[in-house]
Amino acid sequence: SDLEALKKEAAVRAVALVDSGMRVGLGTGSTAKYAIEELGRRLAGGELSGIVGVATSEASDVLARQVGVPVEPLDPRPLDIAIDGADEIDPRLNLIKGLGGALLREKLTEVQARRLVIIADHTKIVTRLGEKAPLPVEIARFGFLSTIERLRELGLGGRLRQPGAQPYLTDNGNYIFDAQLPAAFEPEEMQRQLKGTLGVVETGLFLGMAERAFVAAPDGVRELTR
Ligand code: DER
Repeated sequence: SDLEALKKEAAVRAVALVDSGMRVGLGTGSTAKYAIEELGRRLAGGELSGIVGVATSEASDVLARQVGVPVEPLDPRPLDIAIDGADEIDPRLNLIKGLGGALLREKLTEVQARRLVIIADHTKIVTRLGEKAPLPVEIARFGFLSTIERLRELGLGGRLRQPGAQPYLTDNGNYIFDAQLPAAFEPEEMQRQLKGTLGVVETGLFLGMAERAFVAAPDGVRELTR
């Protein structure tokens, strides 16, 4: 579709920032998938060599291997760059991530990247986080109903992610609560409150992390920086 073509355009722009020998964080989702494929294409074509990928999900790990991008587990060394999608991008390049379910590994990986480059189509741009998307919050399975009660006490509506008969299970064996954010909230304060809530593992608020974003619209790809 048109949106798919736009996502691919944004991905190709981001992958152009990757040089031979770099350690690269590999994002998760339908846009990040195009970046992994483009990395594989450039490696196969000999335009790039010596890349090491660190995958942010089992799915991206499998895809990377399929397209010939070598992958290693995350270790404490910095990554030169990470390329990932997002669910919402605000004017300061603060993000909501996690609709793809990989937010914990994404944050663990991308916090170690010298540059986090976001790729998206124009529908992901918002003026205020929470405008369109819920905030995914990864929570422990044990006692999850109690944790959800605590989240409700913080004023968060929303529901446990459950696409079928069973709740959605992350790669880390946790559940996700898709929280409905209040109309006005302070992102840093929300993150602090959520991380202080027993049972919460991590949230999809990525604050002060992204360095730039390639956002594809029908009239071209815009490059946003903070
Ligand atoms: O952060 C996420 O989990 C998001 O889903 C993000 O990766 C965007 O996914 P998309 O490119 O499929 O919209």
